[in-house]
Amino acid sequence: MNTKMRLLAVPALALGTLALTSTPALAHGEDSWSNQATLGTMNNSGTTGQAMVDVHGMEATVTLNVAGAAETFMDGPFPHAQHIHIAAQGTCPGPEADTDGDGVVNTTEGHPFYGHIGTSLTTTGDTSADSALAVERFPGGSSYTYERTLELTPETAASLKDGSAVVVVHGVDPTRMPAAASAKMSDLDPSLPAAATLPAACGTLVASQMGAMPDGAADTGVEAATAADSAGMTIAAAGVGLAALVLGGTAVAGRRARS
Ligand SMILES: [Cu+2]
Repeated sequence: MNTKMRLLAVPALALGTLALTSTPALAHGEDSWSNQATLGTMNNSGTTGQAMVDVHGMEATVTLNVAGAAETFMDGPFPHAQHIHIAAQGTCPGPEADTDGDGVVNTTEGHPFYGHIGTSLTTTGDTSADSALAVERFPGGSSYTYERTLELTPETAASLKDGSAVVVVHGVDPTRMPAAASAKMSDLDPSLPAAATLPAACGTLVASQMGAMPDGAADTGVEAATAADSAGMTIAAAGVGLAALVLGGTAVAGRRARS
């Protein structure tokens, strides 16, 4: 009974894997890869986070989890401008980047490290640098999850691939800033307070080994794709890996995944 049910389940599961895998893999042999970043606090903001970017050709699904961010701004949720910065050193600046000595590293002072905006991580509409400070189209509040599938520019795709893309989340509670710095206007937009655009968290998007597939099947699929560079091989390997998991139990599947 139990065995029969397992056997019956195999074709359906294998088909499911095939369908899931084939969407990106069959898209004209496009490049697919993933980047991940751990976002570290900048400017004493207390803000941290995680970012994941799954790239399929010129399309990317961006996921961000942010915590410890500034909560309110003029009685509403504090808007957090967030971008993928590109084409510089691919690093996050330390306190020594504060060239004007006001006790904070503003966005402009960080440009030599993380570069200029390649993609604005807005919630709707345009994602170009034109939307850098479209505050009504960014997430807000002290913690949030962001997910959006968007079109990459060739420049952003290139930086993601070579490891020089950096996620920067902006907007710091002014009470956490030195008084003189919090009294300034933004270096990016003189109509906004400095706190609204000050970098709060930053992380370099490094290549991820995980890919989009879950658990044991991921290693097999990713390695097959790299070695064979063939969509068919990837699908076959993922299907076999999952069948082995169902039929043979975790010992067989584990060996397969590591081989
Ligand atoms: Cu930015």
